[in-house]
Amino acid sequence: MSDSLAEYRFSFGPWNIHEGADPFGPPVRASYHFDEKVELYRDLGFEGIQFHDDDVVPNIDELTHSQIMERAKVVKEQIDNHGLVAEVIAPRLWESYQTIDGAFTSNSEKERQYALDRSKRCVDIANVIDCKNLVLWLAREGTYIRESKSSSDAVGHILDAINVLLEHDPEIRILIEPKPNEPMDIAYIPTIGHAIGLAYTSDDPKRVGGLIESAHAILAGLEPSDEMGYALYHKKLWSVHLNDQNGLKFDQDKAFGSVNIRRAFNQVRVLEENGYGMNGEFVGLDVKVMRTQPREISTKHLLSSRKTFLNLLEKVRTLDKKTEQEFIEARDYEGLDFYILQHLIGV
Ligand code: XLS
Ligand code: MG
Repeated sequence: MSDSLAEYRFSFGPWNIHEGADPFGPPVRASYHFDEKVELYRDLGFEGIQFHDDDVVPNIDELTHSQIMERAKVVKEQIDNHGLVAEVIAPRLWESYQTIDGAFTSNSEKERQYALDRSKRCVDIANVIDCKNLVLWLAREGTYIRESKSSSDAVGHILDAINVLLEHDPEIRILIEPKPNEPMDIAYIPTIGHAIGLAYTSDDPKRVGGLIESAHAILAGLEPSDEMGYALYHKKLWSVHLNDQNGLKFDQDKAFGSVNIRRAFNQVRVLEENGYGMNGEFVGLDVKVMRTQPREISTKHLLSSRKTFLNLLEKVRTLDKKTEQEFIEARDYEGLDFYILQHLIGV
């Protein structure tokens, strides 16, 4: 338990402000241009911005390396002017035709090379925008049928990619963001346990850690706060995507706490009690606003998620630790359960 209190900083990616399209319907709101989104961050209470490579450099695959670097410099100046810090950047390895069979685990050597080259360019962009955290959400590393790939060779390909990136830049840190499915029916590296196992086998384990998303842990049938506790023990929880998820279905990216406030409370508690944020870590969100939300108020999910975190932080910090300890020593977990519930609903 850390004895000093963290001052939390918050971040989100520009894709969290969106037009409301879903797999069954077209956009319902006019877009906000990136330049407009950047204007919103500080007023919403956020100072960290999460990026994909092509959020910084649109149409990245069509540009030369020097054009990519030039565009990255423009964005770096833009975020500096708005008092924003680039928290993380992720190569978007799931939309290109060259990653339809996976990126690092594609059965095609040429496509694996594309994924490596794009990821290295992403590291170069990271350097320009002064970001040391490369997120790998291994979206398409998986199969539609088990027999189309070797699940053991796939681990080797992913590890090779991590080592290539560690070699490409001596300071970059790699944050693996595990997810058990979607878009693949079953994905490789589905949990933080798998990710940390990879970290220890990499060429530089101290530079490989994880980002945990609430919904991804839930989709794996796991408890987000316990997953965070596991990573915190290993000192490898370097970012989070807080949100919520209502059952085992598509990744909903619901506002933090909007389904299960007790589960959200325990995520805040485990972060607070383990000093998360004391080494510059951001409280990251990955949330989608409801399709029904009017454009002019289509950032409320960001405001509510951040405020819910702070409300629950107050609940964590005002929990009577002596009372909690008395219930634990008496092994009266029913009493403790009710005490927590009372505390959360404020009676
Ligand atoms: C999936 C990922 C994705 C980000 C990072 O949840 O977090 O939303 O784009 O690659
Ligand atoms: Mg995410």
